[in-house]
Amino acid sequence: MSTESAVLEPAVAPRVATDRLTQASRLLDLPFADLMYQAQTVHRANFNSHEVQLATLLSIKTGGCPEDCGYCPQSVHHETAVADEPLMQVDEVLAAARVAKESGATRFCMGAAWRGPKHRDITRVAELVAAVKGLGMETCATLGMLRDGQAETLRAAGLDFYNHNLDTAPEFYGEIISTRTYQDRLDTLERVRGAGISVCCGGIVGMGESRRQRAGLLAQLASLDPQPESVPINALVRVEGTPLAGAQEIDPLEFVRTVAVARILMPHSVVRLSAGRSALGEAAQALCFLAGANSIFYGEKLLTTGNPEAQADQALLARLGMRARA
Ligand code: SAM
Ligand code: DTB
Ligand code: SF4
Repeated sequence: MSTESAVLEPAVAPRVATDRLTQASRLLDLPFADLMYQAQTVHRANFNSHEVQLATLLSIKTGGCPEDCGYCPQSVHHETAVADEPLMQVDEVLAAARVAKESGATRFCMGAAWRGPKHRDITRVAELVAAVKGLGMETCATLGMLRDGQAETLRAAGLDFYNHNLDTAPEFYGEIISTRTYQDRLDTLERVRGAGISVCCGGIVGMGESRRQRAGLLAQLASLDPQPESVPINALVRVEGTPLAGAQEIDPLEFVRTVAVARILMPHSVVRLSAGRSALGEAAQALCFLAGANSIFYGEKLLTTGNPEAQADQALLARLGMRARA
């Protein structure tokens, strides 16, 4: 979070077409009912509005990350309760994936607290991917920045999706992270695409950004070409010891608006209602589904923080007359 990066970032930040940004901004500013109506219309034209995809997360390598992301409990720059642990073994990961599959998840996403994987890490993660793929689940990994050839190795092992978020608008990015640039992220996304892996790319809201900056994030995501297959929209989980622990909680209706605009701007993408569901409450989550969210992280843990119990989610979906996508 150096001031140098905060000053440099806007100058090097990629520009999206002004009309995209204007469109995102105007949508976010609509009267709530008009925005929801548009989002529902787009959603129903492209998806079965009763179905939700369930993806389970596992932190395969927790803590000790050299990056300084201001929101993250796994950074060595912040004093949090998260300890540095080694990469998990294949049998442990397989056991967790089996439980996720039995509970109804169709995608298993493995996260590692790395700046990026080293050569030997990729070899080991490739084994994990192949093992999970062998269970018949969709595989996803989020391992940080990738270098030449690494995405190809993961693809060959059976990786279906790679999650790498833009996190926020280019104009706000320097306030949150100094150890990697926006362009670094776009470069990794290019490598993922180039290897034939589907892209999972979204961001976090509730970090103190303005509505205009939320529009900036959405415009960047929608400008990726092709658009990401999955778009996780996270509400900041405020973790003690991180610089953003004291951030003001986002207005739940503003979060719903963000989801709705993601749905409208990326009509064919699966929009995931991601971190922050526990704090959001069930009524706001129901509005997010109305706004076009059609995926959730499922299981009582995200990476290091809590998530609603699987049974509570099943009950919520039943109350809403929705069902898990097979
Ligand atoms: N280390 C890798 C990286 O950052 O690319 C992969 C794991 S990282 C934890 C994956 C994503 O989780 C981040 O890009 C961020 O969007 C999200 N995330 C991390 N901490 C969060 C928090 N406290 N609240 C909401 N989202 C968070
Ligand atoms: C994403 O966009 N959100 C997930 C997943 N991709 C890897 C991570 C959320 C992490 C929340 C904080 C934690 O549990 O450590
Ligand atoms: Fe490291 Fe990822 Fe956390 Fe940033 S978000 S500190 S890169 S684990």
